[in-house]
Amino acid sequence: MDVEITPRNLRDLVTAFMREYQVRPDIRNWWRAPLLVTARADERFDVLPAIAAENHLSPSDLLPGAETVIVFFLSFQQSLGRENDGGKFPCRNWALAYEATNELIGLMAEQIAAYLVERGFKVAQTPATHNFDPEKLAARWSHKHLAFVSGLGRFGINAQMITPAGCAGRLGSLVTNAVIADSPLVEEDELCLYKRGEACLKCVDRCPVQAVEESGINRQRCWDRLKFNRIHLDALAGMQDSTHVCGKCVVDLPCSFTG
Ligand code: B12
Ligand code: SF4
Ligand code: SF4
Repeated sequence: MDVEITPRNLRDLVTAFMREYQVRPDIRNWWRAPLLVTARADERFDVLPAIAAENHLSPSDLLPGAETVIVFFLSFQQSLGRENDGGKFPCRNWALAYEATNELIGLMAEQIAAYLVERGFKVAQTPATHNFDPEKLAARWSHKHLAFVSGLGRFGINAQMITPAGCAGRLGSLVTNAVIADSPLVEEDELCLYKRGEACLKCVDRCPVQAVEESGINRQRCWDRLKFNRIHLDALAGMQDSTHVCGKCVVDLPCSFTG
């Protein structure tokens, strides 16, 4: 295949797509500018079973002949974060933004896929969420671990991917057989203040059920809270059954919104 695709091509594509999407009259705009990285699907991804689920897929499991992993981050607007700051339960807009962002992640991935397929390449993708093992609470394709390996961000104590725009947002990823150069946005070892040796741990204080600990996340405790919220909160009435939200550990923090 002699068509050359550059990281810049894909960044321009998602930026233009987002700009048009944000001003659609039928859409509420929850987002800031998207971030995107590309990484050659090489031996760096062999680490995934060791750092995520032990049965995590490799890029070539998802797409035989995979050459490149593409990961993007849709960062929320700060006003949405402020709205979800208070109290122990999520606000309705946090839940609406969750649903809308999952849809947007699918649309953005389709847009990237269409661009590549039109140029003769193959693409594979997975959904934004709810593709996880309900016992282990881990997915076989974890966008945040792919984001880590690809240089889109680093893990915070809150177990979230902190990108150059912060951690309050959502991730999507794809695999293609197009050869696209590496384009990391983060080269530093850590972005989390505490992991860099500074005082912080604000995310630990924020979790209403003590699921965030200095030593790591208690996934089951968080999941129980998300399910409780979905069943019991009036603020989530009428929303999709899969709208499992809280997000107190990603707002009102020094790492929530940066860049
Ligand atoms: C399963 C899942 C959950 C589970 C488990 C949470 C978790 N921490 O993974 C539950 C249901 C509890 C959950 C809750 C939430 N989720 Co969730 N969830 C997922 C899902 C489907 C898979 C994640 C996964 O596989 N985790 C596996 C385990 C292993 O991850 P982990 O324990 O956090 O990983 C730790 C280890 O890897 C450890 N580690 C150990 N050794 C080593 C070595 C090295 C070198 C490294 C780097 C790390 C490492 O460090 C990591 C961080 O602590 C993804 C969607 C997807 N398919 O990717 C969304 C996803 C992770 N969730 C997301 C969000 C936003 C949430 C919530 C805020 C809910 C909400 N929207 O209100 C909360 C936040 C909870 C939290 N603080 O982590 C976002 C994260 C965005 C971001 N900035 O990172 C994702 C990516 C969805 C999306 N498409 O954007 N979620
Ligand atoms: S709140 Fe502080 S300790 Fe927690 S993830 Fe963010 S920077 Fe790290
Ligand atoms: S989403 Fe809520 S319950 Fe889960 S870890 Fe974050 S603050 Fe705690």
